[in-house]
Amino acid sequence: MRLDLSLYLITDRGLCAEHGLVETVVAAVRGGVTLVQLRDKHASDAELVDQARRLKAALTGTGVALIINDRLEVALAAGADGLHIGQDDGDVAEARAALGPQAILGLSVQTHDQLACIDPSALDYLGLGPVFATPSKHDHAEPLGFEGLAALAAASPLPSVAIGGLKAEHLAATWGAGAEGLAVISAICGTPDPEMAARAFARPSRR
Ligand code: TZP
Ligand code: MG
Repeated sequence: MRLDLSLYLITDRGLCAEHGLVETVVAAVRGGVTLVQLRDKHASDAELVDQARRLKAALTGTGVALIINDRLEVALAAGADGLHIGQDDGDVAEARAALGPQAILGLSVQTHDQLACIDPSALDYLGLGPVFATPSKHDHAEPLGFEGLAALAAASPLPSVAIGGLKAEHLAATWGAGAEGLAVISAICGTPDPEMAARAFARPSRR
């Protein structure tokens, strides 16, 4: 499955509730989202597998990959296209071994020390952030700003996607910092019209 980090939608159970999870994602993909991550810290594995299967079915034919946050077993059971893990979410090598070589595997990185410890051969991309403080993640690390993002992106041996408080108005600064794309929750999920919200991120010269 194609890895296109341009506009990476991460779901939030509460924020997607207004339109429904699948409806929100489908609308956002119509609007230009290029990659989707199912993220829910509270759902049971069984609930998440069910949601992932429904999302996967809804994404069929779009070319947009479905990534699962944190839970390797869910990614495997649901036949998702990949997994995204944080620094404390388990071992990258183990995840790669379990997922196989074709799956997409991403890792969150907040610091240069963390970057120095990664094995790029086991990973496909890095999530760099948070760029800004955000209420969407309670325990987030110190915000990087665009300067910090640029420094990390420049040092990254892998394609990177920026995350944390990003809105459509930050598109140019994010590309300018060297990230391949923007990962967002609230800029799309928490809006009355997720399709229009995704369209606001379109940059014709890059699509
Ligand atoms: N990791 C770092 S910041 C963040 C995650 C999952 C939340 C991003 O959400 P938002 O609403 O786009 O700021
Ligand atoms: Mg995590």
